[in-house]
Amino acid sequence: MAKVEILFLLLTLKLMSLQYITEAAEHVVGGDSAWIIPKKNPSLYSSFAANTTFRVNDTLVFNFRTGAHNVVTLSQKHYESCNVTDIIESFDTSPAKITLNRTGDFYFVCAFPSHCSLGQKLSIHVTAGGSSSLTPSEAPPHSRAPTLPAVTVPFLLMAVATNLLFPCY
Ligand SMILES: [Cu+2]
Repeated sequence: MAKVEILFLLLTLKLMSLQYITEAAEHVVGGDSAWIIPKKNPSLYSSFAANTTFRVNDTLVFNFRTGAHNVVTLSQKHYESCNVTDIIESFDTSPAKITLNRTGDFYFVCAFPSHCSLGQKLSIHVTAGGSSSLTPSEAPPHSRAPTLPAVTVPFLLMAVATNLLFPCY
C-alpha cells in the first residue's frame, strides 16, 4: 500500500515540475519600483533585463500611475534616440500586460516628454520557450503544455517504475 502512495506522490511531483517548466512566466518590470523615471537607480531597467530570462509567451507587467506614464514599443533605432514620434504600439492604462509573442528584441519606453531620455526605457531579448535543459534541436516548436504531458506521461511512469525497482534496500 505504501508503494502505491509513493508512486502517486512521485508522479504528482513530476507532473508538477513539468508544468512549472512549461508554464509561461510573468515578469513585473522594475519589480517593486514599477515603471517610473528611475532617478535613484538609472540602471534599474537595464539590470532588470540583464537578470531576467524572457521566453516566448511570457508576459511583461508594467505597473504605473495611469495618466502619468505609458508604455510604447519602438524600433531599435527610435529606441536608441528616444524618438517617440513613430510608435509601433501604445499601452496607456496600468497595469499594461504585454505578451512576448515572438523571439528577438523588444524595445519599450515611456512616451511622456523626456521620460525616455531620463531612463524610463527597457530593451529585452526573448528566447524560445521550453526548458533550459533542452537544446533547440531537442525541443520541437509546438511542445507547449497541452501536448507535452501526452508524450511524457509514459516516460514519467517508466521513471517512477525505475525508482521502485531500484529502491535503497
Ligand atoms: Cu513616464
